[in-house]
Amino acid sequence: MVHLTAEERAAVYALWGKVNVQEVGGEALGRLLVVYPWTQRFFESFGDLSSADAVMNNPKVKAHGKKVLNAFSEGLKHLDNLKGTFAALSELHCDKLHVDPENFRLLGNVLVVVLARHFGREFTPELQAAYQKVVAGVANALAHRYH
Ligand code: HEG
Repeated sequence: MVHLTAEERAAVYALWGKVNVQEVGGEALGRLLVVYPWTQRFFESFGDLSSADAVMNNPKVKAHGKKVLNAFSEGLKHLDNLKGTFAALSELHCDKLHVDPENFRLLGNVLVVVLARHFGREFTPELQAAYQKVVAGVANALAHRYH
């Protein structure tokens, strides 16, 4: 559950409508892998992750980043039921993928950085504050089914 004012919600959706999911998703996942290199252990099957350039240009990283951001977009449509929306993905990341949920928080923060880079001054402090609530809500929901 994420509480946004009507104004915040409208601003979040307006910006999201301009997001290129392929580009922003690939950049966010790539930066996660570069900035927090221990996260690479989940993606050993993705091939060359040996340098920042290799990570950022790796087609599997780009494709997976897009997949992750598409799921995130789905969450944006259900801000009042994030736990329900992400229940199955939470179980998958816990039981099958064994991803430490701290990584959801890291990815959320990296996503905010990437949005700031892409949108510059349009990404106002108020809009960042709204997005921080959203990424925190998504991370909580993805962690909810962990046991
Ligand atoms: Mg996860 C698979 C979504 C963060 C590691 N992730 C997936 C899939 C989705 C998804 C939709 C495909 C599921 C399927 O095949 O049924 N991931 C998702 C979201 C977020 C997230 C929405 C956070 C916003 N994932 C995340 C993080 C890591 C991670 C932070 C690790 C650092 N995800 C991960 C791995 C897979 C998925 C290793 C399987 C990749 C594969 O082998 O194809």
